Amino acid sequence: MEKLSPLQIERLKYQPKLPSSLSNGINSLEMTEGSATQSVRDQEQIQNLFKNTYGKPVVTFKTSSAVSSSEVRNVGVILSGGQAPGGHNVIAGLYDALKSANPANRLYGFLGGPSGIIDGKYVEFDDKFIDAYRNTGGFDIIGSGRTKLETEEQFQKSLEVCKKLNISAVVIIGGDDSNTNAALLAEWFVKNNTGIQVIGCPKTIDGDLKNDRIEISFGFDTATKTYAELIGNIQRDANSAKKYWHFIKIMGRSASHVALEAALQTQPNITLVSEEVEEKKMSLESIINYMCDIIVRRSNNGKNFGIAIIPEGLIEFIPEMKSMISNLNDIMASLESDPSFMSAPSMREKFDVVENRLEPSNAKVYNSLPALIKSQLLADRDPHGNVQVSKIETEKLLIEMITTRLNELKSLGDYTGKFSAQSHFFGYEGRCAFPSNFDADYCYSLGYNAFALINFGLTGYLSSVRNLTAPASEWIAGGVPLTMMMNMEKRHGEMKPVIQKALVKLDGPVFKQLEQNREDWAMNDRYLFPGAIQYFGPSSVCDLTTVTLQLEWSKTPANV
Ligand code: FBP
Repeated sequence: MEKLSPLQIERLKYQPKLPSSLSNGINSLEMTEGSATQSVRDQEQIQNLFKNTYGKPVVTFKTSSAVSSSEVRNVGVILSGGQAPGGHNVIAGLYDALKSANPANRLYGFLGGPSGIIDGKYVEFDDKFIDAYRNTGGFDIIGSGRTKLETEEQFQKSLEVCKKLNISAVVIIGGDDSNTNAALLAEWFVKNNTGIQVIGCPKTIDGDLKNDRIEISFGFDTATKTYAELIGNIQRDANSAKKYWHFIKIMGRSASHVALEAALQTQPNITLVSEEVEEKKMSLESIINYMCDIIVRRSNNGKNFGIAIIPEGLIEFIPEMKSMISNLNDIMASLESDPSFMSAPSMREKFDVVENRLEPSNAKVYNSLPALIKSQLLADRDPHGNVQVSKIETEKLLIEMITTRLNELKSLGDYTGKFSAQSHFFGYEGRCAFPSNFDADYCYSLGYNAFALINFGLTGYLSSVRNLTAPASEWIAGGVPLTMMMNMEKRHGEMKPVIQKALVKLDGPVFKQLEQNREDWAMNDRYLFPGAIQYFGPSSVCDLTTVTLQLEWSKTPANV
């Protein structure tokens, strides 16, 4: 028998909480429909592209005294995109709901992400299989992948596989790009009268799949708590040794929600927020000056140490970089299929090709970067056309530029301190942690609720569980049409319908909390030490949600 750690053994026994509306079971539910919806932007284009699934109402579930029976259904589930803590519980919740509705129902898991449904690679779940993964982190139950589902051929193949397994609904657990896949597949299945439904579940540690109907994506809670633990530990080390500046890049591809949340939990000396950099049109030079100012002032107070938090996506928000990267993305869309470029013998030659093709102002910016960053910017785009920012070492770029600037200040007699920096990148450390109690409960509820949406015959919906700052019993279960969250954006050089990413709002309470405190945190060490996630013990520690959720939602649960 496989050996398990003591925590593994105890976590397998944890019974996730459900909203009370779902706790009487799938066959005792009533659905309420809101009014027709619209996409967030580009309504005409989105409606045109989603003729069959556009404009559906938001729905909410409540318990019903009438008990209905449910027809036999086979469902397929896909884990898509980056790992996020709690994915296994979404599948467990879906499985339990499906079996409680009718024990003859079957759940299939497609292997390795969306490619599993195209290639017909799958497993069938049973109790023993599911029980081994309850409340565990990771996506290893069936694996994940980033294949973009968008071509007629892929849809046809998915249909054949679903027909073979008699699958009448597919659940896609993913972020904004993966749920865009879900919306496209849902529309295609309806257009072609297949009778197959598609439901999405909001996953991503990045926390950027949210809106006024989706309070947070799952995984954000556990990942930010994991990073906050690590930052707290480093703060203790910095405060003990008093000799290093720690530059910590925090994962979160585009939006800065993860970095901001981790900062609010730990109160470091510097926190950069990409959205602010963009809004204030801060150049790379002005960011360096801002950071150097704090480093010099702390040094004048005898503190040659500190903590700086850098969001992973920063580079794409610095105006001159944004323009250069967008130009570069268009160029790379053609160069990635150019064998002479791909097999160029040296990076130097690749740099030359790229510099010649970039517009002159962008070429100048590209050329000003260290070779390491230049080559990292040429790394493969992901299947959705995004630069893989996790591979760009922004923290090292900043350290290099700050060192140069501090040396200049030294030569002018404006700085007498010592600057010694350590770089860190916290990303993969947090994506597969054991889900916190919040994520374990939230994910289980999302999966359970996904089957309720299926049972009511809906398609093109995202599973939604709201009122999350209240106890789980008071959470509100329902569904939001995927098209409601969509707009048109440029991908791989072409305009495409995509789910809009939620960025940090500079006039929102979360950023304001940082803004009001950052000068104090910069100079006076107000470090907080959150410690490791607690799974057992007082509810004040174990069931704590994030600062973001508290500030954004504690007084205003989403309206139905
Ligand atoms: P999702 O949007 O798919 O959830 O992925 C998020 C993420 O963890 C980002 O924070 C990060 O930039 C990226 O995935 C890393 O991707 P990969 O796992 O392919 O290295």
